[in-house]
Formats: sequence, structure tokens, C-alpha cells
Amino acid sequence: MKRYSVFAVAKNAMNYHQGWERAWRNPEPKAEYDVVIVGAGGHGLATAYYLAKNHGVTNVAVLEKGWLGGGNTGRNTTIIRSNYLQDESAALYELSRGLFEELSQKLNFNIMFSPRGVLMLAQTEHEKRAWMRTHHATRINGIHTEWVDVARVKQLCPIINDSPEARYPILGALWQPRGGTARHDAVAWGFARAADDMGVDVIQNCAVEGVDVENGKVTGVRTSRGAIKCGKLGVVVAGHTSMLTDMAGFRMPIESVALQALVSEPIKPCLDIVVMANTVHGYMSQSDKGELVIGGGADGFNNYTQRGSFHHVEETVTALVETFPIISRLRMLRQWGGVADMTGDRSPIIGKTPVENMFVNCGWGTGGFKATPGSGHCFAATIARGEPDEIAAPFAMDRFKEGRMIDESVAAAVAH
Ligand code: FAD
Ligand code: PYC
Repeated sequence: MKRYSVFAVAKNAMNYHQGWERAWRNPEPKAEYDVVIVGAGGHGLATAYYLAKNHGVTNVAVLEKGWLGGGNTGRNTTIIRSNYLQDESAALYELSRGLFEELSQKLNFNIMFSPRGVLMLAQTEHEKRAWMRTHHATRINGIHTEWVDVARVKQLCPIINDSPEARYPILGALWQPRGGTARHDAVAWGFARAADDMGVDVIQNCAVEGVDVENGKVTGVRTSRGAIKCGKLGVVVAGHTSMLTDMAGFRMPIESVALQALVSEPIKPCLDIVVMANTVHGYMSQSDKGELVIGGGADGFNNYTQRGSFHHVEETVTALVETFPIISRLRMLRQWGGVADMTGDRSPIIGKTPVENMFVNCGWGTGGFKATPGSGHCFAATIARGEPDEIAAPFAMDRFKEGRMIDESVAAAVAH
């Protein structure tokens, strides 16, 4: 990978980037690959990266119907944490959080990981008990969280209304100091550049329209740019998973809903942590540009739209205004949505499918950005070996038949 001196950067800026090397190639699809990954979101790109890096599998194509990172990867609110309740999830999300810590160095690309801390407020007695339980569970799993009182909450988040007279008063909070945020597009770009560098073909504007299966085994895909044969197929398309598996003749236990978010006009720095207020149903952080990044609910009906709606802006701001009075004075600037892939237990599906050599990675729902490197790490191992690795194994699809749910409907934070 080429490195540029400060002078080269300045020279290129002056001459409109003539001679500037592309961050990744724009290859034509080959007729055949050892592995085809569908979906160039963070998870698909991370999978390709770890296939090449950890398993030496480089004859890989990542096929993307739109542009790289244009799905949920580029639409999320970038929260990273590993304060999950169940042991299986704690292992998976903590693996991922740990990988985030060193990702900029590993990828030689600044993903702007910012371990600023994540505060999950308790605003009812029930929520206080739930977060304390999560706190004990995370400590047992070796993940550092703290239970903090109201005074410490106010210290961490001065803009909060800590009045005991509030309709939903602050009773304390679950604090994960090493949680935080990262720049979402940079995660996709970093994985794409590093995977490309090892020979992976990242092919944009290439929609998969059919999956070829012979004698129960996948043999290739049909795309908007022609047929491509493959030895193994990994499907990593988030809210579009059911469409892809439908092409291969089987159904998924997934519902797709649009999850929405918004940002305010930019203001001076006033919030240097991430705060989640799940009882009132919203969360906030402040971007480097000064915008308050605000998230709220999902549409109450299944759909594949990727757009925001005015009533969500109104509902989310109304919900948050008593806890964060500052937002009553702010204008909201932009809103958007992404198609989240929801499973019944709010945990992901990673592993084999009824079609031999076809694997799925999906069901991250409203919380998969934080899992991007961990998910790619485990899924690459699963594809390379043909069997899930230790961390991925509990997340097999069979759990829905066998009743082995990994229930994260509470610890998944915002109540979706
Ligand atoms: P995506 O990034 O959606 O990538 C899938 C790709 O597959 C897309 O680029 C799509 O175009 C492509 N594709 C689909 N069909 C085809 C086809 N037929 N052929 C080729 N390509 C295809 N998670 C967190 O951890 N923290 C958060 O703060 C957070 N906030 C969120 C806020 C919002 C508003 C939303 C919508 C989500 C949020 N999430 C959050 C969830 C997170 O964004 C996702 O779980 C994660 O980004 C999923 O990544 P992915 O790579 O699996 O999917
Ligand atoms: O998983 O932390 C999360 C999250 C926050 C907003 C949406 N998902």
C-alpha cells in the first residue's frame, strides 16, 4: 500500500489530484471466484478482508448493487459498545469492540475510533434493575462497565436534566467507558482499500438477481453484469437478506423495517459522550461537525424504504426534550432511514444455510455497526472452514428451530 508524504499530499491538492492513486480498483467481474460475497457494507467488506488476511483466500469478489457503504453502514449513528446481557453476545461484541481499538493501525486508514464512553440511562426502577443485571453480567464476562449514580451522570453529561421532579427522573446509569463511536464510512473504506490491496475484487453497481443451486449446492450467482460462478457464497445484505435467500429457495426468520435517525444544526461542543435514554426512546451524541446525532424509532410496519419521515423527527425530539432541554432550541437539519433486519431474539444469524456452501450473515437489526470487524472476523472463519468458529457457533439459524434463543431485546438498547 502506497504511503504519501505531506508534500505529495499538498502537491496533489494543488493539481486537483492528478496522478492520485485510487483507493481501490474498479475491476470488471471475472467469470469465477473461490468466494463471492454479496453486499459491500461494512460486514461484507470486513469478511473479504479477513478471508484474505487470516485465511489466505484472495480469489474473492464482493458484489454491491449500489455503492460501497451505501446501505446501513453509511446510515447508522455509529455507536460502539459491548454491554450485552447474554454470554454469547458479550463474546461477539467485545471481540468486535477490541478489534475497533486497533483497526486504524491494522488497516492503515483512520477510522476515527473515539472511545468517548457510552452512558445508558436508567429512568424507571425497572430499567435500573435491568441495567444493574447487565452490569453484573458484563463484569462476569470480563467487560468493563460501571454503575454510576445521578451525580456522576450529571458530571459526565452536563446538558442532562437531573431534576427528581422530571416525569422520567434519572436514577443512575450503566457506563461503558471504552464504548464510543467511529466514522462509519471510513470503516467501509478502510476495509475496502485493505481487501483490494490483497487482491479482492470490490465490484460496485453489480446487483445479484439470481442464485444458482445444483443438487443442493450453490454454483454461482446471476448479476446485472452477467453470471459469476463461485465455490462458496456469503450473503451479507442486512435488510435484503430474505430477497437473496428467496432466490436460493429458502426463507429466513427475518423481518425488515426502516430505522430512522436525524441530526440537528451544528452547535458548539456540549456533549462528549454517547447517551442513550431508552425509556423515553432516543439517544444522542455530538459529531465532529457539531451536529447532535439523534436516533429514535423504527417504522411500526415492515418495509424496504430507506427514508426518514417527519413524524419520527417529531416523536423522537418530543421524547427527548425533557431529559435534554437544550434540544428545544435546535433546528433539525437532516433525517434518513435504513432497512434493519430484525430477528425474533434481536441477535444476529451467522452460519450455514440449507444450501451447501452458501452462508448467511444477517439479523444485526438496529445494532450491527459496532459488530462490523467482529462479524467479518467470525464470518470469514466460517466460510473458510465450512463450519462456524467458536464465537459464531451459537448464532446459527438452527437456534430458532431448537428454541435456543439469545434474547437481547433489552440489552440491544433502544427498544425496537
Ligand atoms: P449494509 O451496510 O446495509 O450492507 C448491505 C449491502 O448489501 C448494501 O450496501 C446493499 O446495497 C447490498 N445489497 C443488498 N441487496 C443486494 C443485491 N441483491 N446485490 C448486491 N448487493 C446487495 N448499529 C450500531 O451498532 N450502532 C448504531 O448506532 C446504529 N445505529 C443505526 C441507526 C440507523 C438509522 C440504522 C438504519 C442502523 C443503525 N445501526 C446501528 C445498525 C447498523 O447500521 C447495521 O446493523 C450494520 O450497518 C449492518 O451492516 P451490513 O454491512 O450488514 O449491512
Ligand atoms: O446498538 O447501540 C446500538 C444502537 C444505537 C442506536 C441504534 N443502535
